Amino acid sequence: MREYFPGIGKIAFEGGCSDNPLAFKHYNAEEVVAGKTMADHLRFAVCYWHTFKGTGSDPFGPGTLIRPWDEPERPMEAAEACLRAAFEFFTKLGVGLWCFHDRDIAPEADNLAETNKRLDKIVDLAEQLQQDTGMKLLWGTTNAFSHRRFMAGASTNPSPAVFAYAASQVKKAMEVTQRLGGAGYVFWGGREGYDTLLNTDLKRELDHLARFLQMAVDYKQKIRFDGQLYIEPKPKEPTKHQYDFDAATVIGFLVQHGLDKEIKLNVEANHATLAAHDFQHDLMVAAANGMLGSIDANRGDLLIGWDTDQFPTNLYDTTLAMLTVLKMGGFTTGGLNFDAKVRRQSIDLEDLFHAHIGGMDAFARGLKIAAKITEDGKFDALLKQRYCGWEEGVGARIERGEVGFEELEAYTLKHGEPAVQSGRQEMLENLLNEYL
Ligand code: XUL
Ligand code: CO
Repeated sequence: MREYFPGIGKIAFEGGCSDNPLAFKHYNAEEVVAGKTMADHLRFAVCYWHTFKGTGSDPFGPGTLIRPWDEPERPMEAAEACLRAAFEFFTKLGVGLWCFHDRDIAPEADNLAETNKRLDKIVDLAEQLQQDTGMKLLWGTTNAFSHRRFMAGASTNPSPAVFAYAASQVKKAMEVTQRLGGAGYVFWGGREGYDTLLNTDLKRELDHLARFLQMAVDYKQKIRFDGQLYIEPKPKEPTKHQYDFDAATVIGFLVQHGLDKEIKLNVEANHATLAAHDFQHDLMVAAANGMLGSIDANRGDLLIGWDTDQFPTNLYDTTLAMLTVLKMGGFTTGGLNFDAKVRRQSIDLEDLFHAHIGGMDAFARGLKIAAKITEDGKFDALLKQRYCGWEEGVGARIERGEVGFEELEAYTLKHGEPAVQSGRQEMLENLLNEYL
């Protein structure tokens, strides 16, 4: 069997004193932190699209990354070679999970029937490679945004024929995800939005989106697929406005259409920041509603206004993300999928390892720091103190729904000017720095 990453063995945990760049300094899969192994807490996944299909292209130039599994003349042979390379990478890196779009793993043919046959053939191999390696599928998804038929959207396309095509594609992708034992299935509405309202019936498109998702829920139940469905919010890019803008918008939409018990969120760091939120904001909005399912781990660049999908290295972000995950009791079906790509100049295969090792170590540190913060309970105690007025008296009565405006007016007239307290932001920021 051909080796695609020669000279690189299994990446080991060597600890903080190691200066080996191809070793983990912080991620020690079997180490127990806050009652679980790091592997079980973090549930790392490698994404197929960026890591194995990414070319390094950007809006100003074509690809720079030349991969040994690329064979443009023989697409099916190339797809098989790519899958084998991917499983070699997963095994050497020591992650347990992966994610893919249907069109990442198998190339599209001239018609849907032929395309599905190709997909089945590659899924046969994926099933075998999963068995051989013990790898599991975190989630599968559909690419219903690259082909020109989807230029005006998939489920929000003005044409019912395109809606039908997208439905057929999701049906098949859901089936293969189930076949591979996927723990989830993601909807990212790449072109479910608009470029101009001048040509867009917004109300109708939103209704169609809801109809489509309901069909997906129905089909999932019909085939007894027990994976979790997720929507991945993103505000824009490639569209000017995407309907699943951010966590709050998606939750409102799901509640409006009675889909909130069926679909959770897959929150991506760089999508949250494109929506002008902190990563932690969207995580917390989802978690507060019991709908934080999974995470696409990456980061943007403060000075670049698009989805740069960089590997996560910022310890503030990983710590605050893991604090939110720990607070909700950890992942169940979800995990941390590196929806991230190496830079255009990172042309060596080795760079794929550096990128993932860095991301995994950054989240391992985030986990350890978050566990310590949780264990110490200092932030929790300060938060509790800030809101202690709600535990008794008028606060408790408001929360129990026992008083209205009239009672509160009487209360205010009796007690006069409310006492105010400092928010202590600087002290809290200093405290956080002590942990980092
Ligand atoms: C695009 C993005 C997608 C989804 C899956 O910004 O994040 O790769 O994660 O379709
Ligand atoms: Co993503």
